[in-house]
Amino acid sequence: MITVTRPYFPERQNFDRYVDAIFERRWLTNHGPLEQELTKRLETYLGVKNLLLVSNGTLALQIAYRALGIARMPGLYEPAEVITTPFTFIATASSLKWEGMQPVFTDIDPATLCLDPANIDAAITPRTRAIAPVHVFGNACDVEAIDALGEARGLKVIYDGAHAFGATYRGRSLLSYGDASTLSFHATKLFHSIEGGAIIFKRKEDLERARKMINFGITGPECIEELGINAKMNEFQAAMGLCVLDEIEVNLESRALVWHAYAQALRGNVQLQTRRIGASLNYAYFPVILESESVLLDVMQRLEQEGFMARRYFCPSLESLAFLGRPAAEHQEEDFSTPRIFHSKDIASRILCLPLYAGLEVSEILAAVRIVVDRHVKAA
Ligand code: T4K
Repeated sequence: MITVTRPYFPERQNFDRYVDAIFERRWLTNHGPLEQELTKRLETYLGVKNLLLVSNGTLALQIAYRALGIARMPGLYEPAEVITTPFTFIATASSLKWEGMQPVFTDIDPATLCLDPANIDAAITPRTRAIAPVHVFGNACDVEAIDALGEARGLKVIYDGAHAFGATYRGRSLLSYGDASTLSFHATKLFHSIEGGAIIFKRKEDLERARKMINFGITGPECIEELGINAKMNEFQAAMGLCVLDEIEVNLESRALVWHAYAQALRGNVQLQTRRIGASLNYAYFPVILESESVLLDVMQRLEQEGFMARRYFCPSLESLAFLGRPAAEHQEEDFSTPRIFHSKDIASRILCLPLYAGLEVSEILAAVRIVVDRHVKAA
């Protein structure tokens, strides 16, 4: 079966060398030398400052929200609200809810699939503390408009950049926008450390606060300065990250071949995500938007018969999940978030991510391309 993705496995000997060094040093976690080396190398590779490694991309979001102080609502009983996109992986919104905040969903741009800044202003209330957009499938959000809005309305901006490893916008790292950006280094991502993640802060003081938070708030042998949690990256994760980073160009080249083969064969035949002008390609995903959900189900079934496991990233549209909903008392009021979601619901019902990973051969995806094109021709 050709699955939607497959983790990148680096040269075994390289990994073994890092593991041997871990055994010699007998240092496994808690800000070890490999974690420090990976931090420096990622800052250089990504062209960013103030990068903090953490144990996964979900904790990266939680720590970023905490370090920026958006969960605290002094003097107010109701939870802080954060405006976010319903078209994303569950972790973007569940991490807000988990931290006691209320995600408020506003609709996406149906072409770029990212949060549409035109919808944000109307959703701002006295309880709104932040905006949490997602660079979905590695495409750049309208960072200029969103950052300007955040500044004008006194809101923090945290970009979920889980898919945006290495992405740039107008020649600058996409991860350098906002008050913070987060990354996921899960095994299924183009860059991974088995599990892992990172936060890139705009300000050094936020990085320092977060650094304490990920180690229980401990700052010395007998000093616990503030409330914290355990979100540290361990040495085995860092070792995998270093090895995957050593081979990142090979990985990207291989993905690029498949990505461009899909694009060439499918452009004009099926709707594709519109990349924002000025945004680089990082070959993280290859989504196709089909005519309807019934066409999608048919395509998925035929793909499966031919040995392809495509995935419905991201379905369902998150505003439909009751457990993410507004507090009960507020349901009595006019619900001003749900009815506004149209594009996310529509796109979520008919978008499919095709298999894409390093090592997949262009010849292997031809049958998948044929199925998608064939179904399109029939529908036309
Ligand atoms: N924000 C956004 C926007 C995200 O997309 C994510 C994660 C996060 C935040 C949170 O970051 P983390 O806390 O996860 O670091 C996967 C990933 O688990 C998840 O990291 C990712 N987004 C999401 C989009 O996809 P699933 O449920 O699709 O994973 P799974 O296990 O079905 O794997 C997909 C395919 O990969 C399988 O069909 C087979 C292949 N696979 C997978 C694994 C784990 C392998 O061949 N080997 C493996 O070891 O969620």
